Amino acid sequence: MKKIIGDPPDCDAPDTGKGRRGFLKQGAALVTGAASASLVQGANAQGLAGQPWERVYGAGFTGYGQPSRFEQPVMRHMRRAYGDLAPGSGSALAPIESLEGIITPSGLHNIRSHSGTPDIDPKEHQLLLHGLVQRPLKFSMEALWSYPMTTRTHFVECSGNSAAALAPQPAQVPAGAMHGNIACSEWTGVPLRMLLEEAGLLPQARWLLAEGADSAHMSRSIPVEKALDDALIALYQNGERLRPEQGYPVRLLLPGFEGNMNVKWLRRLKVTEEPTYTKDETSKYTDLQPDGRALQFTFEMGVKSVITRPSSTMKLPRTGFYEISGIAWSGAGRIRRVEVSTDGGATWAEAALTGEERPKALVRFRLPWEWTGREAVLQSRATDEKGRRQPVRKAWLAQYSPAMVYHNNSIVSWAVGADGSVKNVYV
Ligand SMILES: Nc1nc2c(c(=O)[nH]1)N[C@H]1C(S)=C(S)[C@@H](COP(=O)(O)O)O[C@H]1N2
Ligand SMILES: [Mo]
Repeated sequence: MKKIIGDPPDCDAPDTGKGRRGFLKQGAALVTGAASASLVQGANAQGLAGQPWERVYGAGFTGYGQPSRFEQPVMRHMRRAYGDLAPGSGSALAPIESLEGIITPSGLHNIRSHSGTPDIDPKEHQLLLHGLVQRPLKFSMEALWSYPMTTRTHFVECSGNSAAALAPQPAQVPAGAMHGNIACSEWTGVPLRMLLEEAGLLPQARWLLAEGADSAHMSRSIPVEKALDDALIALYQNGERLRPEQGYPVRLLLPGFEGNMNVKWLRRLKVTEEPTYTKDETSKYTDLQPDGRALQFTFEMGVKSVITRPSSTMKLPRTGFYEISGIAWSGAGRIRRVEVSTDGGATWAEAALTGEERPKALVRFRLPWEWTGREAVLQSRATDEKGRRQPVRKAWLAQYSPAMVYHNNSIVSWAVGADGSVKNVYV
C-alpha cells in the first residue's frame, strides 16, 4: 500500500474567537423566537454516525468552479421579446429572490440586450475617442488594459425594470421576474476622465456619443460632466474580465444612471456640442407624461427597494420567527434608511442595513419578524441621502401616462395569506 500523504497545513490566521462570541450572543436572542433549528435529544440523536460523503474521498479540483448541483434551479428569468427569432434580444433577469448579500454573481447578472451578445475578439476590438478633442485617439484593448485602474461597486438597473409591475393585474411570478432587471458588481477599469484628459477636450465639448459594437450599434448621449465625474471604462467584473453579456471586452459604466446609457461592447466615444438624439434616446427611454408629451434624458435612477425574502410565489412553512431581507439602492447616492411595514403601510419599522457606506450600490436590509399566522402585507420603503423616498404605487402612476414603462420605483407589496402563501398585490 502506498503511504498516505497528509493534507498540507494551510496558512489561515488563528481564530481569536472574538467574532464567534458575538455571533453566539446574537444567536441566543433569535432562538427564543423559535427559529427552525430542531432540538437535540440525547447524544445518539446527533446523527454523528455520518453521511455517505463523509466516508469516501471527495471530488477533484475544478478549473472554474460551479454552484452545487443541488442549486441548479437558480437561473435567470428569461424575457425574450421575440422568442427564438432573436434569442438574445430582451432581458434575462437576476433571480433576486434566491440571492443574498449585495453582489450579484457574474453568471446571474441581469442581461438586457437589443441584438444579442456579440462574440468580440479583443485583439480586433478598438475604442475610438474623437470629435471635439485636441488629439483623436484609438485604444487597443492591450493599451486599455495597461492604464491605471480603479475599483468600485455599483448597480446597473434597466430603466424598464419593474415595468411588469405596471400590468393591470399583479402577476404571480417570482420577485426577480418583475424586479430583477438589476444587478450589482464590483467593477474595475480606467476612469473615463483620464482618457478624456489625454485626448484634450475642446472648450465647446458638452456631450459624448457612446456607441456599442453590437449589430444594434446601441448608442446614447452622455453629459460631459458625468464623463468627467465617476464614469468608468469597465474592463473587469467581480475580479475577472467582463462577461460577454455584460459588454466584454469593454463597457461604459455610468454609476447611478439608467442601464441603457451603460453602453456595452463600447467601440466609440465622440465628443459633441449637442446631444446626438440617437434612435435609442428618442424612440425609447423617454418618460411619457399624462398630456402625451415625452420627457427626455431622465438619467438618474430613483430610490428603490424590494423585499426578496419572503416574496411573491414563496410559502411560509410555519408560524414563528422570520428574517425579512431585501435590497435597496439609489442612483442619487447612498441609501440612508429602509423602513419595513408588515401591515400594508400603516406602521413602519427601521431595518438594519449592510453596505450603506457605498453610493450607487445595492444595500442589504434586514428586519426580524414574528409571523403569528395572520394575513400580512409586507412592504419596504427606502430613503436616500438626498432625502428622496419611494412613492406609493398610486402616486407614481399619477405622475405619468398609462403607457409609461420606465423608472417605476414605487413601493412593492407582498401579501402573506393565512396559509403562508406569499402573493404579489397592488396596494
Ligand atoms: N451596446 C449595447 N449596450 C447596451 C445595451 C445593448 O443592447 N447594446 N443594452 C443597454 C440596456 S437597455 C441596459 S439596461 C444595460 C444592461 O446591462 P447588463 O446587460 O450588463 O445588465 O446595458 C445597456 N447597454
Ligand atoms: Mo435598459
